[in-house]
Amino acid sequence: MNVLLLSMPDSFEHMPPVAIRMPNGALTSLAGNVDPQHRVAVADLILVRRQVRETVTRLVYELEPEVVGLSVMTFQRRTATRIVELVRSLRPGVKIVVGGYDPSLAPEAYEKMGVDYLVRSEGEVTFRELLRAIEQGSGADRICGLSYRNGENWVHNPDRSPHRLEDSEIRPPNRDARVLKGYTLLGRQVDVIETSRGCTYDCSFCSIIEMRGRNFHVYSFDRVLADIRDARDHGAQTIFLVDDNITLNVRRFEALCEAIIAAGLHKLDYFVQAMTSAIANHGETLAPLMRRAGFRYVFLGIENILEGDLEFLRASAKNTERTNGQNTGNATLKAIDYLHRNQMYVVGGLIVGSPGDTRESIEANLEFARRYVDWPYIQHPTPYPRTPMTKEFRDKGLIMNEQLEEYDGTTAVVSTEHLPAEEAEFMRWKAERWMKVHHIPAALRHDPRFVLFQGWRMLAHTFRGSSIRSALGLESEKKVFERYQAIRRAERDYV
Ligand code: B12
Ligand code: SF4
Repeated sequence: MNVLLLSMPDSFEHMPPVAIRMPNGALTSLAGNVDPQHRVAVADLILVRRQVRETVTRLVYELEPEVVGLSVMTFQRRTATRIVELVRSLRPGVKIVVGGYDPSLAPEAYEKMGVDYLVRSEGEVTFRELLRAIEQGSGADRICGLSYRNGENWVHNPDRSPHRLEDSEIRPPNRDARVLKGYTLLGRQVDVIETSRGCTYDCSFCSIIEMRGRNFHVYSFDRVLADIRDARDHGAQTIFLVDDNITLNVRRFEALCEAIIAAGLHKLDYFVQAMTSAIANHGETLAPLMRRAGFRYVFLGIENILEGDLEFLRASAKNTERTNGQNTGNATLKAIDYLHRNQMYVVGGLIVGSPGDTRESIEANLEFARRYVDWPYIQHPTPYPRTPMTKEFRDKGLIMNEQLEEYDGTTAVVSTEHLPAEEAEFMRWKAERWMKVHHIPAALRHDPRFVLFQGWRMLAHTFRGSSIRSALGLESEKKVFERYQAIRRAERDYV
């Protein structure tokens, strides 16, 4: 059968498509795990976000798919709805399947859309079995992890347990299935790699625990190294390790760095997400190894520098430093110090706008980011489906915006008990633009061609809404912010 897999074009403030266009790892993994007789095409619509309708139409006519699959995050739900309608109008008999975080955590929302199947949580084996059932015309009632339309009703089969990645049931991704080009991270071709799945923490804002429970499974190093080589052979110069929490097992992470070096794959640039506690408590050995293995940017889940906020976010444990077995406070500064001493850059993941936040507590976090992080990745708490935090915000009546397409992390959709949502967003937006400018010299040193030719476009993106009048101080920052918000609202109409 012909299968077309699509990821959504929606991007958000910290991922300006001029500089960052990342592949969706789920789709190539699905493509690598179907039976060999199927012809699968993967299209990441972020690569064509200004020609979504034309591209989907062209692909549907050219590939004549029997099955179309969509990977959807919550803030992309409206776009997904429109793409489902478009595909249905072009090819009425096609089977449409949705998967990813939003369909898994809010399946009821998809029952009203024109989709036929919904894959909950991990998809490789469920999707493989679904294609077999469609091809053979057999029933779908025995496929775990699948929901499907049966006349007017929806049937939800039992859950599928998380895959043990150790047993090779999940085959490597198929990057040859990609039919669009143009992936980039600051001018270098980027690809994504998984070395593990899952996490055993339970931060209240994170979707991962509802998605798959608290567990941790790992791929063998042989498989990981082969995957990195495959990404490199497909042109990647930068690799993003998308593991939910690779630093859960520090010894394994250190061994992985050693394996990357021994395999001669350390000339690539690596980007990874990490817990502050892991880096602070093991930085003496871990950080130099990471550097030697080619790690350049580390996204640190700092979340917040104030203990009260960390408690609300249930993120105290992963931000705690330990000395001789004793808790000795927040691990953030020590983690940042280890990374900086080893010439790595810190992408500072902070969350501002929790219920107890005041103007002062938000400002304290922004000031921290100004002083210590190299690239800010500051977000507002966002009530994604079924996270514990969502319930708390709802119970407190602090959710101010139910328009899911604005749930992109940098639009404040919740108020604090002391500050309106809009005010928290304004503070963050105003501060962050200038923090990003400070990283330009470092980016210039590493990627001079990209910065010289595209730097102005990045600046224009960062300062969207500004005008000559505002630069001369003749217009207030609030006015610029309003224009920025209007630009954001307009660009969300992808289809
Ligand atoms: C890597 C990653 C990114 C990367 C790359 C995204 C990309 N292009 O794929 C970057 C850094 C760009 C990113 C950004 C964002 N991300 Co992100 N990201 C992740 C992360 C860490 C891993 C996702 C991944 O690749 N996993 C590996 C693949 C193989 O697994 P998977 O995606 O789950 O796919 C499996 C199943 O879901 C299913 N499946 C998925 N799609 C489909 C489709 C079909 C048809 C089928 C059958 C099955 C299926 O099968 C797959 C294989 O088993 C997750 C999880 C986490 N711990 O934080 C968050 C996560 C997905 N991100 C999230 C969010 C909110 C965002 C942002 C909006 C803001 C932010 N927090 O940074 C931005 C917006 C991105 C944009 N488009 O502009 C949320 C989503 C929440 C939600 N309910 O929607 C998550 C869950 C994190 C969280 N806070 O909880 N992200
Ligand atoms: S440590 Fe990271 S992956 Fe784990 S629950 Fe917290 S935010 Fe999610």
